[in-house]
Amino acid sequence: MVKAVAVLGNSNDVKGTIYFTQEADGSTTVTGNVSGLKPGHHGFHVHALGDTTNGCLSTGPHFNPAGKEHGAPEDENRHAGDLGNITAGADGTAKITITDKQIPLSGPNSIIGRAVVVHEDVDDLGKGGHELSKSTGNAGGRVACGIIGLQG
Ligand SMILES: [Cu+2]
Ligand SMILES: [Zn+2]
Repeated sequence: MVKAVAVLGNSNDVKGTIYFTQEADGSTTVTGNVSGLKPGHHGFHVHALGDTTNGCLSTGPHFNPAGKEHGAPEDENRHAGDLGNITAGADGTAKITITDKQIPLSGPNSIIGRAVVVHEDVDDLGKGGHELSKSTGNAGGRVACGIIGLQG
């Protein structure tokens, strides 16, 4: 069983640890907690690069090995990295439980060495009609990110 972890950093306020476990059927379960968020929905993605030399900005665009448009996790036309939104309660903490088939921890489309990014605003899942909807979901700034690394 392959496991991975990302410790969120590159942020003054937002903290968290995200765990990834590849299941027997090939899907990946993502769990964890993120704190220090403003209450509400926040875009949550796997970005292409595990590069934080310029903070979360240098993690590149959404991981998109199939060359598709931005969408919702349940859409056929989506980036592999599109994990939708996480939701922070009044205390600013979001609890994450996601299972997804497009973010493997092994093989040619592995997300190991890439980054997980939490955004300032809600991801419109490609449906907001904004010029950025089909590329980023218009989710605003990158408030925290972490490089996805193998865990024993
Ligand atoms: Cu993102
Ligand atoms: Zn996307």
